[in-house]
Amino acid sequence: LLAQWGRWRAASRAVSPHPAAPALPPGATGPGAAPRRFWGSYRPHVYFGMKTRSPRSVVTGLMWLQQREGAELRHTCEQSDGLARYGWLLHDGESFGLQDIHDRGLLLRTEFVKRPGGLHGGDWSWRVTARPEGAGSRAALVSLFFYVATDGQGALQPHLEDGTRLAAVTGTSEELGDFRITFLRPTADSGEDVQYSSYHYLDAWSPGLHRLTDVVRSSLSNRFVFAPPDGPRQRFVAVDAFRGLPGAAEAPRSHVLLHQVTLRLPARVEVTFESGSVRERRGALLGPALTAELARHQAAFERRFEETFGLERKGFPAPQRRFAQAALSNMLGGMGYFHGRPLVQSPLHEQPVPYPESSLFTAVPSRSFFPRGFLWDEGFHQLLLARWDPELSREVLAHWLDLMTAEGWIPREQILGDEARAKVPPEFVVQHSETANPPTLFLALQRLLGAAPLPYLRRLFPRLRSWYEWYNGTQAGPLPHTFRWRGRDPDPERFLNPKTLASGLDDYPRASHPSADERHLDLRCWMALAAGVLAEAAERLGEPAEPYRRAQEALSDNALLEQLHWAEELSAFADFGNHSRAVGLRREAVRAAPGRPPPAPRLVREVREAPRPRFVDALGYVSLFPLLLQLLRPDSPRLGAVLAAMRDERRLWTPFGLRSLSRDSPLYMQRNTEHDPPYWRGSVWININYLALRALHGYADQPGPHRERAAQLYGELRRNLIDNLYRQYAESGYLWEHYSDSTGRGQGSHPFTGWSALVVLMMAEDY
Ligand code: 6A9
Repeated sequence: LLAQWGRWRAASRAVSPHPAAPALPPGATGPGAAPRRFWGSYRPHVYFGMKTRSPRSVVTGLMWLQQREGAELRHTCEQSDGLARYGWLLHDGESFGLQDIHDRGLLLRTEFVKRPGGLHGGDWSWRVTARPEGAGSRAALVSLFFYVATDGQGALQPHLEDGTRLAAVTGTSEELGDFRITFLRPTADSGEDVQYSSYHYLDAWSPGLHRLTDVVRSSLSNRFVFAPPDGPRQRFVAVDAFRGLPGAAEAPRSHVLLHQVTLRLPARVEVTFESGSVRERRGALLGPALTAELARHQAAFERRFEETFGLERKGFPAPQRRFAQAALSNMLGGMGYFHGRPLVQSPLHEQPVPYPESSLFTAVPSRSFFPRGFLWDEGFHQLLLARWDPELSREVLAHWLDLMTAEGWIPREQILGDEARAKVPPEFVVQHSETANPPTLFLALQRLLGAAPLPYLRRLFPRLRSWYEWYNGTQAGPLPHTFRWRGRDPDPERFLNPKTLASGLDDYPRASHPSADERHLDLRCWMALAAGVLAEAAERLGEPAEPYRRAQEALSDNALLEQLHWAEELSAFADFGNHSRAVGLRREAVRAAPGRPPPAPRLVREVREAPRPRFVDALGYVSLFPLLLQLLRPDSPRLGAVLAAMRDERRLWTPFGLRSLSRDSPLYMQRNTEHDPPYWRGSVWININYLALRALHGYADQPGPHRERAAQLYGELRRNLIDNLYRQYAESGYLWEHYSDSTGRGQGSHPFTGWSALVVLMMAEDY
């Protein structure tokens, strides 16, 4: 019975929240405590939209449709839309933003500005300017759709003019009280002259915010004719009566009111949100007043950007400074507020179990492909944001730590709410409670520690400690002071090298035969960092720091590090495990079912040399970790060899940054299965390159035999990274997930501002 009780208790700990008081006191993100951050562009997965930081926020958004053959309704950021470029050019993370969207002959500029006041986060205004561009023609017909939608609570009332023009929406909700949204009549792009336009509106119910595009798309009809008094007539598409979603059995949850305005380019539309709790208002925030506010915010942004990063002082020309501003702005404009229940699989449950409701305020790696929180990505994002707005960063960190379970675990990927869920294939939704991810929040905390208020640190501390203990307890390696990522792919036969998603370096080669005898070098180095930062936090708080200091010292002991991880035969630091150096993929015929043609052969793994316990021959990012996290002493006899491997073009050096896996490594650029191309097997990744620059800068700063070599590599690597990131952005319109080591071209998903935005810190030389 006792055993049963123990099991039940353990199982419930896997899916219950950590017992410590939350790092964020109740209400901390609400309109009372943080009014300036209540409303925001916190819907990074749509091209333009706003919501508040509350669980079931009323949302607003924009869709558009070019009225010509083959054009499609735009709403959520999709790579398949194939836009030439889009993203925030200016965004202060709080009260102002300016974005340009280039969509085949149409340039949309979306701007917002907030005005504080009242009890519910104040007012805001939008300006959307639509102009022809390139091959696009003046007088082309375009529809803009502005919507307001509830999410399970609140009420909206439409206010119509002439029976078709939705002039305003009034409403009330739990987070906003009373409010009024006004859709102004369109003007020319200069702001003068009311344009001839056609108006339609939609009043519909959706099963949830994740079906909004479907609701609008299914309501479109092409029976309308645009008939200006002095111009040609043209058939066009507009929202008609809503007849329900085909096949939708889900209960209605979201009331949607949508204003469609159809007009010829160029044109401008403004929208105002006014909070009922603002008592005195000095005029509406539109027209010339809005122009003035936007200009004032833009000037303030530019001043603050230069004060923070000093790129003009450093001599960067204007186009590169604008690029850096866009990188930061996209990171800030990519912040989201998510709410929902993660699905967790623990070894003690047969089925995935929903975790209690959680809220997360976080940046995201990619607005199109990964518009949700990722644990180790976030530590890197906050390195940048902590410089721009340390308070914002502290809040994000607290949000992440509040996701911690009673066991001390933080899930790696945060898929919270229906909209987030709709973007993820079902097999990726479940998070496994033994799977870690690098504790990079300690990197960000290291940066924030000095200036962080003590009461804040005190609230964080019990969670930081549990988190650290969770890694020590669950990811321990076979020997003292070694570590091992759990959750490697269990089925080695199917893969050239079974993946290690937990590490964040997914398919980076590890021991060919996963076993309990592995020692993973990167995790060991992360733990050294974690112990050090925890010790520092403890010291600031007057808590016992001794155990953390001791762990940090042991994990930084260079002799022990060499003993456990220096592979003499490779002249490099390495993982250790049950490993074969001769593994390949072989085509294997699959037997045909009776009476059917034989299916295509499939690739299976072939082990040509028996595995045995040894160091893993995969020179690359993992080998660099003792340098990356600056555990290697400047006078280490190994530093010379590590620097040589970095600078060698046949190994890690490229004109675009350091490649993830050495060109002479057996698995360099090898696919893992026929469906799984190489990922961390050669490409240049910016987060690790930032750590490399930071480390080289550190080694160049301390006396030692390799000081000058480090300074030289630092200068070259920095120039290569900045030049290539800028060139890719200028040529392709985007920052990317990773970059080709042979051409420098952006690869993978885009826009992927994520850790690519660290280029701003590289330019600023801020480490
Ligand atoms: C796939 C399918 C449309 C992979 O940037 C986020 C992570 C990194 O943390 C990790 O280091 N990316 C890197 O190796 C993207 C991971 C996406 C996994 C989910 C879902 C796409 O859905």
